[in-house]
Amino acid sequence: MIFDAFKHKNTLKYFKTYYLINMANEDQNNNNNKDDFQRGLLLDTKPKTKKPSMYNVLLLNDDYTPMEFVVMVLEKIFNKKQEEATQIMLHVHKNGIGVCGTFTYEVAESKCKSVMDMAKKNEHPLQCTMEKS
Ligand code: TYC
Repeated sequence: MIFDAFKHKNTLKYFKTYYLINMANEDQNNNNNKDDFQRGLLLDTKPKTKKPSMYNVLLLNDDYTPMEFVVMVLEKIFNKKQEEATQIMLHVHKNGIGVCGTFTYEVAESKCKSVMDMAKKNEHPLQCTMEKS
C-alpha cells in the first residue's frame, strides 16, 4: 500500500487518505476495547449469587392423629428434641396450624412428602403443607 502510494501521481493526497483511514480504524478499536473493558467491570461488580426463597413447612391439626405420633414425626423428620417437638405439637393442637421448620423449596417439599408418607403408612390423617416465608 505504501509503495503503491509512491507510484501515484498525487502522492501526498494518497498518503493523507491512507493515514486517516488507519487512524479511524485504530480509534474504533480503542473504543471497542474500552467498551469491553467497561462492560467487564460492570459485570464484575454484580453479585454472582442470589439468596434462595425460603419456605415454612406447616403441620395441620386433626382430631385423630395421636399426639405421640406427631411428636415422633417432629423428632424424626425435623430433627427436634422431644421437648421442642412436644411444644410444636401442642401449639398445632391448640391453634390448628404451626410451623415445624423453614427450608429452601426442595427441602421443604421433601419434608412435606416424608410427613405425608409416614402418616399414610400408619393410617393417620395428619396433613402437612408449605408456604413462602
Ligand atoms: N389433635 C390431635 C389429638 O388430639 C393431636 C394432633 C396434634 C394432631 C398436631 C395433629 O398436627 C397435629 N390427638
